[in-house]
Amino acid sequence: MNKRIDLIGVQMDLGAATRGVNMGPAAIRYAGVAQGVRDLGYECKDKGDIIPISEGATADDMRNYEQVIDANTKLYQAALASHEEGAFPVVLGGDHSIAAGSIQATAKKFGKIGIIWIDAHGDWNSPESSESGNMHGMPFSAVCGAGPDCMIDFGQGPVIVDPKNCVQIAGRDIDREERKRMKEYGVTVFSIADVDRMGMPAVIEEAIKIATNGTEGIHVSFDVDAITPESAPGTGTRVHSGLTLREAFYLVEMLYESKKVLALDMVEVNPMLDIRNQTGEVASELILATIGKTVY
Ligand SMILES: [Mn+2]
Repeated sequence: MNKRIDLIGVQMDLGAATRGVNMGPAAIRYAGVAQGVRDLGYECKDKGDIIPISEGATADDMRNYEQVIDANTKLYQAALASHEEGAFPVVLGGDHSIAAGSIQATAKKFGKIGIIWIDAHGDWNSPESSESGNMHGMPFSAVCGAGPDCMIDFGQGPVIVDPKNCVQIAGRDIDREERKRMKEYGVTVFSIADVDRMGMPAVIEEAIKIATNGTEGIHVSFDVDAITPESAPGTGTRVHSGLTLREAFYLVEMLYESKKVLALDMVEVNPMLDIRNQTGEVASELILATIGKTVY
């Protein structure tokens, strides 16, 4: 693992319907993530927060797209700079639309990569298939080249990730059209029912195989709504019957053991909906487990 961990906050909530997730980075920092990183023996550089432009163009099928693209452009540049300096970027969200810029940076640096996307939702909508027009439901589709293309085009020459190296884990609220698209493009989905049936050890073993098959490593994008709402209440799109905390921790512990993780997003922490920063603390601890914190 890299010796230096970079924290990059993104105060973005314009990709979501519910406001307030822009304060997520502060909640995760308040939970002590930087000190936790240092306690593991890394150098920790906090690059502060990216703030989107205050006003921008919008559309019914891509709400607040100009601000979403602006924040993604800035994040792409910041994360790529971290990669170039040999650091491991941890992106603190913010809504999930920011995974577009974050993943573009990882793909630009490493070329062929896999993605493990942990989420209650597919985030595989296009502007045409989306029922809400909320862009936090589109980044996984965008980075796989299935649109919206504007989400990954920052003038850098976008690098498309092969859906065959992409895995969704803990899905349980995936739209009908979205399912069709994920199947058509060949994304592997381990839904929450698959987690029940197979158990997390088998799921994560398979997921790592798929994401590392012929790639340089894995970009991990973790939406806290993957976790069951009783354990992670502070998020805008809660869906019942999610991952237990131990399933979530085991997952990231195994990712660390794989030594194949190239970058991490921890997103959708909404302090306005949280209970005494419970979800901010879970997010902080999940970040630490992904970079090597163990229970024993
Ligand atoms: Mn998501």
